[in-house]
Amino acid sequence: MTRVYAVSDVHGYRDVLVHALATEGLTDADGRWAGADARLWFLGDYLDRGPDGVGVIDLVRRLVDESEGAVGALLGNHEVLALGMRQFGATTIPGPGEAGRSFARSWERNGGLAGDQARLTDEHVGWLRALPMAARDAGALLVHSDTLAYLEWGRTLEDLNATGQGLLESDDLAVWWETWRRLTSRAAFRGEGGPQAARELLDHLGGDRVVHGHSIVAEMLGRAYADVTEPQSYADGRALAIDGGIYEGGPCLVARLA
Ligand SMILES: [Mn+2]
Repeated sequence: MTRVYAVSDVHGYRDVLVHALATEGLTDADGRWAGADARLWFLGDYLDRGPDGVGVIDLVRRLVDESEGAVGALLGNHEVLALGMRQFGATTIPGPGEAGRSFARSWERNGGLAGDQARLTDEHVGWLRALPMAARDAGALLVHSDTLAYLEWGRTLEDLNATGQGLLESDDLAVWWETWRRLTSRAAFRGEGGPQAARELLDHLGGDRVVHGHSIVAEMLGRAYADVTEPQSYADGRALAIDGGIYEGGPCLVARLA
């Protein structure tokens, strides 16, 4: 049976990622793809917070190329934040209720790093802008965020990704800000209505369960970061949270989905 894995929210911790992938046999000691017929998905949030976000992006790009289609990568809210910072800086967001808000302010408050901004090339930007919002593999619906906001962009996986491609080609600050806002929302699959919400997303986009990053497992469980050793299945098994909270000292979870 083909092994399928997912990793999310690496947030600049390239060395932690390299070690985690090598431990699972997906890369060799030099960080080269060694996964044979396995598949691996990255669920976004490559940069900000940690020391080497652009190094993570370069590693993921190389693995996508080396694996010839066995490695895929999705867009996270921090990619929108970093690219929004690059494109719009401190320009204030138009509209009522947005007073004083800007990508620069949110970037500063959410772990943005000047070093990442300085090292991002036009080639990086082009690659990041083209990342899809969601994918399906091994019965999993793979997304970055635990939110139903994806359905506001498309009611099928194909429509969602088609809409997503256009968003970051826009010169419109309001479009970018709304993309950031939606992708930063969370916790849709928690609590009493969680299973129904997960089912709604799956009904439209396909798959048996939602696999997501973005919300840290330890914070969802009220446990210490270092005590988390595996992804969390919840919402009657309709959701799997895989963000181990690397930047808080938690593990880089390499979630095996099949
Ligand atoms: Mn996130």
